[in-house]
Amino acid sequence: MNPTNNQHVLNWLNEMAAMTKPDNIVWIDGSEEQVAALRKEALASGEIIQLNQEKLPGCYLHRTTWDDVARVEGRTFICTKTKEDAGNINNWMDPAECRAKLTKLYTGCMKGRTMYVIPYSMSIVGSPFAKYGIELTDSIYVVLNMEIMTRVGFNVLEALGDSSDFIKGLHSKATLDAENRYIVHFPEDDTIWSINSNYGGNVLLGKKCFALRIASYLGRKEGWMAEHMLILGVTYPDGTKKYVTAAFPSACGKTNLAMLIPPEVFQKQGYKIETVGDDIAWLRVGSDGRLWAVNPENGFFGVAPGTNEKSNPNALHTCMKDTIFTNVCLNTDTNTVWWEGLDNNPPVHAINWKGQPWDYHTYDKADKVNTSGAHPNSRFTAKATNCPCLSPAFYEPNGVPVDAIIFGGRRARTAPLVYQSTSWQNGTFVGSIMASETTAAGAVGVVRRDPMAMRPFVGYNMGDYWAHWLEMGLKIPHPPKIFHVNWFRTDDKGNFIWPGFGDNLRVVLWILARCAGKVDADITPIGYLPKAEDICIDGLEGITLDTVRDLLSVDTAAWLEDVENIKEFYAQVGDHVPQAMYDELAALEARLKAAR
Ligand code: OXD
Ligand code: MN
Repeated sequence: MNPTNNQHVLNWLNEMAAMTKPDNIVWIDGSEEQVAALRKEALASGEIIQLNQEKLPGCYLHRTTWDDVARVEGRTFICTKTKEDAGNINNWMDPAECRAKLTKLYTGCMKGRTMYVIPYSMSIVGSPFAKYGIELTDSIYVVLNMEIMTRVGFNVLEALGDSSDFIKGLHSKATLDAENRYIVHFPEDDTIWSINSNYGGNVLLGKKCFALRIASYLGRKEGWMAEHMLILGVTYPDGTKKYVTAAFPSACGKTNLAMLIPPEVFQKQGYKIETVGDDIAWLRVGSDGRLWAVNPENGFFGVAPGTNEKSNPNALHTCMKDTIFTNVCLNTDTNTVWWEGLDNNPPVHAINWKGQPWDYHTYDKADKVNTSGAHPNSRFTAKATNCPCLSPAFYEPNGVPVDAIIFGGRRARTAPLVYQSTSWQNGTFVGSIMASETTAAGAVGVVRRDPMAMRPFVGYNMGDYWAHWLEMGLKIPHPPKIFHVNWFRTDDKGNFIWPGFGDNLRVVLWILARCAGKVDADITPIGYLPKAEDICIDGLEGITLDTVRDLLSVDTAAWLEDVENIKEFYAQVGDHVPQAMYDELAALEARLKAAR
């Protein structure tokens, strides 16, 4: 019996089942009994491995196939009616052509398998932010992960009623053929199709596919924003709470910032940090004229390598129970997990992420993928509710008011430790020129522009996305202030100057002081910079006022070089780049030249 009479849901389900031809159809009701039964089935088939239940209660390990370990940007498409609507930064395919092509791949792909029907909500069911989705999948791994990452259950069907307002997601592992792997989005039709992958970022359709690509499209249509941002709460010693959101490209420590532990001097004074979200923020204008944010997810799909007691104890504790690990290393003596950067004690007897016996002596930093115990992109899927620093505001249906939006990148020299934009429009420009330099693994020093950390996640034309940011600025009577940070400046020897991690709070506190109008700043060609003495360095070893001055210096020549790179990037984005962004770029260039 179907748990809903919604004809939009049932007609679509019948159509997809007629195409994929599963042997059975099972509705996921969100109950612990059903999850336990599916877990049992996945254990029996070897799809997941049970870990040491004393040390890691409720934890399991899954391994994907060797060539299915990350998101595949080259095989990710935005299928709008016109190529122009998808823009130059996205891959585009004609929707009809794409449907025809993928229909061939989907035809009969679930024969001999069960199709699971997962009703889920992004954000709290019934909240003003909530959007509903249904994912059809032939993967128990997907069901178990979705159950952690989103709010799954029949209450979603009740909330949906007989509305057609839901996102239709179809996923099949099919044959896991990398050559025929596709992650495609039909934003005009509320539809996502994913095939031939079983890696989280490609198959947990509520996350990047819905909560960013489709939601960014919906946000533009409906007047809100879907952003690749963490949400962090700061509690002051007097009990005041402030919230910031922050967007960083991959590998810039986003999860670490979201869960940071305040340095001892701040802890003693009574400062507290709470996490509302680690990856995605949905933002709406509240009735008070401020911008309000929710984390639409219900769990964390975090990168395991590098997570340790020092870098992110909160993340580590979060994934010590009820967690699915993917592609990490298995310690066969203890039946526990390990990854590079967890500690200095690699297991003596181990199975690596490929499922092979592994000797840690063979590890070669230059060839991590082939020699590491855990894949560099190995993951933990963990419940937000297990996070020791989860904010009570995580449960707030109306979200939190945002004081500051922080953009960031990984720049060796160009960007200073922190600067403030001069207006919402200028802040949008600052977001549009966000960039990271590739480090050891890639070509050294190559700049990849990653506007608002959304390069792979905007479900429409990047130029129109910037225009939407500008329009939103006009609709927010009391907008957050916009900042840019860079934790990654290096000295002549290539060593990071700023300690990062918990000490990043020192910068966040300056940002919030600016928002409260409590601290002055110097105006420079790129925006407002702190006076060095206003970044608190109490209790920070090895950092002097001069170090801070150096971290805050603006290298005009380097910036002028960057301006040329930005011009190239804008040309690549194409003719939807708003004139206001070109005006900002020209004004920046003029200010830099005048300062030279
Ligand atoms: C992620 C990403 O997995 O941004 O969160 O790639
Ligand atoms: Mn992300």
